[in-house]
Amino acid sequence: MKLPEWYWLSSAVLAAYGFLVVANNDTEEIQDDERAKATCPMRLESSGKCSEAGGCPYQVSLPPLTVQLPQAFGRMEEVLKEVQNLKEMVNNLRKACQDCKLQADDNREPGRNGLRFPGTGAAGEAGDNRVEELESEVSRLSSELKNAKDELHVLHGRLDSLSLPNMNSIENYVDSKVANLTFVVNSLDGKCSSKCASQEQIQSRPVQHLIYKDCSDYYVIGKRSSEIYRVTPDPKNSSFEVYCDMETMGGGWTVLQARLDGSTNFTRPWQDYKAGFGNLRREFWLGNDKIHLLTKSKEMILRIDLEDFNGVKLYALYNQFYVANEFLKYRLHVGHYNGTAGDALRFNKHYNHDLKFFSTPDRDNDRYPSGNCGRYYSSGWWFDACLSANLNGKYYHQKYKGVRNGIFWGTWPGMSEAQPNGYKSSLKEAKMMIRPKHFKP
Ligand SMILES: *[C@@H]1O[C@H](CO)[C@@H](O)[C@H](O)[C@H]1NC(C)=O
Ligand SMILES: *[C@@H]1O[C@H](CO)[C@@H](O)[C@H](O)[C@H]1NC(C)=O
Ligand SMILES: *[C@@H]1O[C@H](CO)[C@@H](O)[C@H](O)[C@H]1NC(C)=O
Ligand SMILES: *[C@@H]1O[C@H](CO)[C@@H](O)[C@H](O)[C@H]1NC(C)=O
Ligand SMILES: *[C@@H]1O[C@H](CO)[C@@H](O)[C@H](O)[C@H]1NC(C)=O
Ligand SMILES: [Ca+2]
Repeated sequence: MKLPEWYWLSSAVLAAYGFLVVANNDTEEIQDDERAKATCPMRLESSGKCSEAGGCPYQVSLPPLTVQLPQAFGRMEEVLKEVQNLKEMVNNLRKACQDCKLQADDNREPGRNGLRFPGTGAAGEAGDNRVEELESEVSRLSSELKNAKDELHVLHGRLDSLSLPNMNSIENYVDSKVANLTFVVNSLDGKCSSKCASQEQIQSRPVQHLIYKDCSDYYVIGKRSSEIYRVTPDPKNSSFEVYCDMETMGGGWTVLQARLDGSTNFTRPWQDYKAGFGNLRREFWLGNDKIHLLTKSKEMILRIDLEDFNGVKLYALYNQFYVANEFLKYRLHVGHYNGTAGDALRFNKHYNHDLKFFSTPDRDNDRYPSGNCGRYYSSGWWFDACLSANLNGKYYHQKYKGVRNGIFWGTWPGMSEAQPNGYKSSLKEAKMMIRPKHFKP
C-alpha cells in the first residue's frame, strides 16, 4: 500500500514553511534543537503514520539559513551573497549526506525501516539526484537574481517612473524563487536521519509548521468563530495578532480597523499609525506596516461596514486593496467599488483618496498646499485636499458643530449636507477588513 503522492507533498510543503520560520526565528526553536544540530547538519522528522508496507511520510529540517530579500536596490547584493552561501551549504550537505549514508546503511532494520523515501525504491540514488537537482536549482536562482539585478540597474535613476507594481513583482518573484528553493532543500532525501536523532526523538517531535497568512487561512482549516488569531503574512517578517471576522459575507476577513464607542483615541502621530494601536476586540488601527504586509502577501479586497446612530447599516466593497510600504508613505490603492454606502474613497475628481499618501497630525503628505489635513481633521488617513472620507476621525456620540472632523463617509445619505454653522453627523460604527480576492467561503 503506497501513500498517495499528495500526502508526501503536503508534508514537504509544511516542512518548507517551517524552514522559513526557523530561518526567521533563531531564538527559541533553534536552542531547542541545539543538541541535534551539534551532531548532524540535518534532521529528519516523521510527519504521519507509516503505511503497512513501510512507506512513511517525513520531512527534513536543515540548519538555520537566512535569506534576506531586497527591500531596496542595494539589498540585491546581499541576496546574491546569500545564494553563494546556499551553494556552499549544498556542497556541505552533500558531503555530510554521503558520510551519513554509510552509517545509515549499517543501522537499517530490514522490513520495517521507517526511513524510506515514499515512492522511491532506491533511496540512495534518489538522495544524490535530489542534491544535484538542488544544485542546479541554486545556480539557476543565482543567475536569475543576477538578471533581476541588471534589470534593477537599468531602472535605477528613474525611480519616479518605476511604478510600485514593478518593485513588488520583483520582490514577489524573488520571494517565490526562495520559497521554491526552500521546498527543494526540504524535500532532500533523509538518508542522514538514522544518525541524527533516535527514532523516539523523531517520533515525539510534533509537526506543526503551517503558516497562516491571514484570516482566510484559518477559515480554510475550519475555524468559524470570530476571534483573535495569529498570522504571518510574510514569513521573513514577524507574526502578529489580528481579529478575524468569520461571519460577514461568508467570513475569512482580517479586520484592519474598528470604531464602535470612542474608547480609543485616533488622534495619533505617525509612529502610532505605523505600529498600530487600540484594542483588537474593540476599537483599533491594526498598523500600516502590518496592513502593508497583509496586502502584499495576497491580492486583497476591502470591505467597509458602516452604521449610523439611526441604525442604518451600509457597506462598501473594493475589489482591490493595497497599501504600499513606509518608504512610499503607505500609499493607498483601491480597485472598483461595489456596495450600498457609495464610493466615498473615490468621490469625484477633486476628492479622491485612491493613490494618496498617508498623513497624520505630525506628518503632512497630503495634497493640500497650505496646511496639514491630518492635523486639521485630527486623524491619520490617505488625505487628498482634504477628504471625502475619514474613518479615523474623532468619535462623536451625537451631532457636532465646527470642523467636520468626525467619522465621515461623504456619500452617506445626508452626511455631506453643508450648513455652514449647522450640526454635522458622525457615524456610530465603522469597520475596515480585507480578504483574498480569490477566496471562496
Ligand atoms: C521567536 O518565537 C518566540 C515564540 O514563538 C517569540 O517570543 C519571539 O519573539 C520570536 N522571535 C522573533 C525574532 O521573531
Ligand atoms: C518550482 O519551480 C518549478 C519550475 O519553475 C515548478 O515547476 C515547481 O512547481 C515549483 N515548485 C514549487 C513548490 O513552487
Ligand atoms: C487624543 O490625543 C490627542 C493627542 O495626544 C490629544 O490632544 C487629545 O486631547 C486626545 N483626545 C481625547 C478625547 O482624549
Ligand atoms: C517587517 O520588517 C521590516 C524590516 O525588517 C520592519 O521595518 C517592519 O516593521 C516589519 N513589519 C512588521 C509588521 O513587523
Ligand atoms: C458586487 O460584488 C458582489 C460580491 O463580489 C457580487 O456578487 C455582485 O454581483 C457585485 N455587484 C456589482 C453591481 O458588481
Ligand atoms: Ca499639506
